[in-house]
Amino acid sequence: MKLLSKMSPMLLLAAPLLFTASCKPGKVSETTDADAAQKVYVAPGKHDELYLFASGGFSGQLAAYGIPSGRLLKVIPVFSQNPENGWGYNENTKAMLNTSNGFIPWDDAHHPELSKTNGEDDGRWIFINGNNTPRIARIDLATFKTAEIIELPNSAGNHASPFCTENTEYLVGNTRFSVPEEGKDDVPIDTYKETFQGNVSFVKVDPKSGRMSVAFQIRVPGFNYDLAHAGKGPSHDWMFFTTYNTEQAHTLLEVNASQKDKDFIMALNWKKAEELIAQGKGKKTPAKYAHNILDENTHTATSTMENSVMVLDVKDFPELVYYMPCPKSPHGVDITPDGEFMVASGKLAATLPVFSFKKMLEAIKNKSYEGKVAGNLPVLKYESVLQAEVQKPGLGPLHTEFDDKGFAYTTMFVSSEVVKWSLKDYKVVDRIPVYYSPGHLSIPGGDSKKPYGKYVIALNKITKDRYLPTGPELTQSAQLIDITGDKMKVLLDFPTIGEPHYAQSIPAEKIVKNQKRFYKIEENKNPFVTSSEKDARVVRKGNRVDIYMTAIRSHLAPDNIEGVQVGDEVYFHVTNLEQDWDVPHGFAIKGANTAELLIMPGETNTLKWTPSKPGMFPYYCTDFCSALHQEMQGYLRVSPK
Ligand code: CUK
Ligand code: CUA
Repeated sequence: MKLLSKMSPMLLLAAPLLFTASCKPGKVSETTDADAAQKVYVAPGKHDELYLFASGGFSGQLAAYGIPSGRLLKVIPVFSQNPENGWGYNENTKAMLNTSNGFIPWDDAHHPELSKTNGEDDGRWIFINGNNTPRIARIDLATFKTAEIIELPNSAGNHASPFCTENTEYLVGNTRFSVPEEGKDDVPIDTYKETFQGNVSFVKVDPKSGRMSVAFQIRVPGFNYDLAHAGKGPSHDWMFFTTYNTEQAHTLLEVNASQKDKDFIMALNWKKAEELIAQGKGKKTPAKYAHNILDENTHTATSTMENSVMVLDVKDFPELVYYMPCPKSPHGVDITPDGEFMVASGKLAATLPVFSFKKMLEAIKNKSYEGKVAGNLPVLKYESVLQAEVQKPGLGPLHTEFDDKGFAYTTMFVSSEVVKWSLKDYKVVDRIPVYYSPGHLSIPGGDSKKPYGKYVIALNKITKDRYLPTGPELTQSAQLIDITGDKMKVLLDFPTIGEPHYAQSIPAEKIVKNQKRFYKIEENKNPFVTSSEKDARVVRKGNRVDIYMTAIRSHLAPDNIEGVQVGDEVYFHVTNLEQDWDVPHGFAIKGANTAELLIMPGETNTLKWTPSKPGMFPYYCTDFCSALHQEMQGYLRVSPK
């Protein structure tokens, strides 16, 4: 460990590459025996026991898998366009990708967070952060569709997000990159220490509808805020964050942000902030941010631009935050199921500090400070808040989750392993190599009050030789680990979409019971719905042509369209008249450079296209829907103007 502390941070982070290079395929010790095969085998026609929702990382999407089989069930488009179902291409969903910077068709998504009731996953919604253009999305788990996206002002790199409080009262957002206040941000970069600041957002969630709103923001010192978790039980009122770059460097961060031996865990009393806001202590501040909602009845998004936000500055309310020293460049902070302890992982440290919430309150009461930061903000004494240090956990600790039997599991990025340790005596009891370099891990209910346990899913950053090669770009991957016995056991590797930064898993019955199978046509309030085939028609107004089209096995109506001219704005409003589960129809027309459609039963979707040349343009259904699917076609004649 001496050696480790002498290694430069750059060398440390390069270690996984050295490590993987020395691993020869076929030489790795692993258990791929019949027992493992049986444990992940889900017979044809049978369902998995759990859902796993894994972020797509730089794909901007979220994906649902079955566990234990690892089968991919659905890619749910969120922050990026998705050709599989027209997300962000059709007229209905384009506005979901609206931001204060205009339409943005691609983002980076890291942390899926299931909604909670009494600290337990309730299966209603799942939230995920947009990292680059700071946003939070809400996905409705009855439909597996993104229902709402809200942008966060005064932020950049919304990474410590969207972790939720015990009853989903709030989702948190935070800025990984400190930035100057919006509207006052045209400043020299070397004024960093004076003008750049951190900014925590609290997004309120309506308990009935799930609708989100930015309730308030809290200005904090200009560190990098990396991850967060809400307290629970005794620590309910608090939100915890990891910070790095408390040196406040703005160049050569890999060196300059790793100078100090310790960075901080920031404890923020959100309950107190909520009270201050209720007492009118917040300052209404101009801020421009988009709020996009997919209407349930029209299945069409509306995008509104908000223009102000309530702000509290900790300079004025220093009682809102306390800093706890934490070795060194901490990444994750995870709260034990009983809400008593905060486990922080210093990715450049070789110990794993466990902080006590009770001790933290005492230290605050006794003013047990080792100093102040950013002017007047107290830093609590390390020894006064520390419960224990897990010794020799491994190299590069990142993230921890908990099982139902009093054990914690931490990923070690550098030494490529998952380490199991006891919450009783903080001793390591087992460790298992994973392939390679895990980021987060997921235990079903593993960040909730009631972990379900049974599995760890390790979300690995590098796969190298684990799969058939596919050129320079290799698949990302997860590994399923059985944690029911004393020894952990790898059961399965499975590929994932994008980079699965984090995932949450939940028993299937919590999701299955709410499933919507199709949309009732009589509840379709889309202004362009055609609820029966006899109403199918073409309406011209000036150079705008609205085609009200229906799709039902096995024809599109109308199926011959003439009278359209070059330069017309043509809208195909296609209603799928089916009233049955699993009968989507597709719609594609030759020459359309804007979109194709995939329309669920009972839904209306719109494709907009301006033909640029005359000709004959066949259109057809793209989803093989019946034995007469190939007959589901039509012709559009486009004439010169
Ligand atoms: S992060 Cu990826 S390994 Cu964005 Cu939560 Cu830690
Ligand atoms: Cu409808 Cu194929």
